[in-house]
Amino acid sequence: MTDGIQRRTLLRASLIGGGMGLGVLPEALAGGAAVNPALPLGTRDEAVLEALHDKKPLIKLSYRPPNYETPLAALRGPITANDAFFVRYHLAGLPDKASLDRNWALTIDGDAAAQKVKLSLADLQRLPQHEIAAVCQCSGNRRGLSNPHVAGVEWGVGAMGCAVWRGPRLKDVLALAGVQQEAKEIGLRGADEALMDATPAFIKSMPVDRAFAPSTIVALSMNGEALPIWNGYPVRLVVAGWTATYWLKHLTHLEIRRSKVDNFWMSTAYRVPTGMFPGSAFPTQDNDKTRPITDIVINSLATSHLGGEQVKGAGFTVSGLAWNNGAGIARVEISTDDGQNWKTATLGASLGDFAFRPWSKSLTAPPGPVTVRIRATSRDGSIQPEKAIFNGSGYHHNAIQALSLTAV
Ligand SMILES: Nc1nc2c(c(=O)[nH]1)N[C@H]1C(S)=C(S)[C@@H](COP(=O)(O)O)O[C@H]1N2
Ligand SMILES: [Mo]
Repeated sequence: MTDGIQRRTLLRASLIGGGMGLGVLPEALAGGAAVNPALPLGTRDEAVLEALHDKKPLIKLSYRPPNYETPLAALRGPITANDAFFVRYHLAGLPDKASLDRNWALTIDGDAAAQKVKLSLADLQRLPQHEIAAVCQCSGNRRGLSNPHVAGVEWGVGAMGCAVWRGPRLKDVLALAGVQQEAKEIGLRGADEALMDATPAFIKSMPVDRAFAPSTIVALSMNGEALPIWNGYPVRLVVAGWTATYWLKHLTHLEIRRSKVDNFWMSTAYRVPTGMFPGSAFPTQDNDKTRPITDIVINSLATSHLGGEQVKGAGFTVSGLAWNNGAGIARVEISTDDGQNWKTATLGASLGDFAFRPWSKSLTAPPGPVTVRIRATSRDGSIQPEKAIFNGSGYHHNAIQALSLTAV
């Protein structure tokens, strides 16, 4: 996929050049304490809290490309703050803000486009704007908890966040070029680039029907502000309900295609065994053996406590979040007796079916260790499994959480 943009001019390799600047804060020294204790030892030892430019300290998993997860304390409400939102990149050549401000444009072309267009931010701002609260979750969130361990960024529980995204619908943006009947996929590309030629460009695609969904947005803002540079400034795709691999940041190119994108990121990576997980079809990419990961699976997380904390046995409240692919949360249940009995938690206000749903439960426990299990059920009936469903990429980890606390 090529486009009219001189990509090199957008790129400053700012992580090397220092354009985005890293400041290691004193918290780095205590970082280990905030890291999920269930992570493999090596990851725990290496992970530190570190602040990227314009970000609060996040849990650093790798620096180049930058992979930083959100600490639990920043996931206590249904909306994740922009400056605490996780950061995930595949490529180390990142665009800087000044060059994006000078050169950014969105090109739409392809063999099923009626015409080629090159759009400015103003063109996108003129279209009807829509707002959606939606969870952005990495396919590999919790990969570090996979048993046995698998290769990849060893994420804990914080490769996710929920924001209010605002911008035109992708459908309306594509209409500016004109989508021909033969269109099968929309190819997606952003302004970031590999620093080494051996790494394939991060080009993804999505099926035309999902591109036309009202919940698929070309986001120009996040929680009422411009997108942080780390989260896709000036424009990112929001495919509400699908895992974040489709949520292209620094979006520069949409290719309306009659044929599928066949590259490493579509044909090898980001695929799951066919039949293993529920999820929307991707007709041009699905086959008998494997298929692209699509829908977020039902999941929940206690955000009030880290494992190992002490609580007052006479009365304590565990609270957190539940989320899925937009089917909506039917209920969240809590067990303190190894899953024999489940009590219903109280759900908080809904910000929409694609958003984090808050829940809370008041509990008591006799002095000593207490394991609090949390399980969410979707309105479509799907429920979290006891054990994560093992797959070689460590995707879709949604096992029932067992939070170990000590009642005093
Ligand atoms: N341009 C670009 N967009 C991208 C990626 C990327 O590497 N480059 N990674 C995707 C993946 S796999 C994830 S999990 C999300 C992460 O979004 P965030 O960094 O805003 O949290 O961005 C998606 N969009
Ligand atoms: Mo991801």
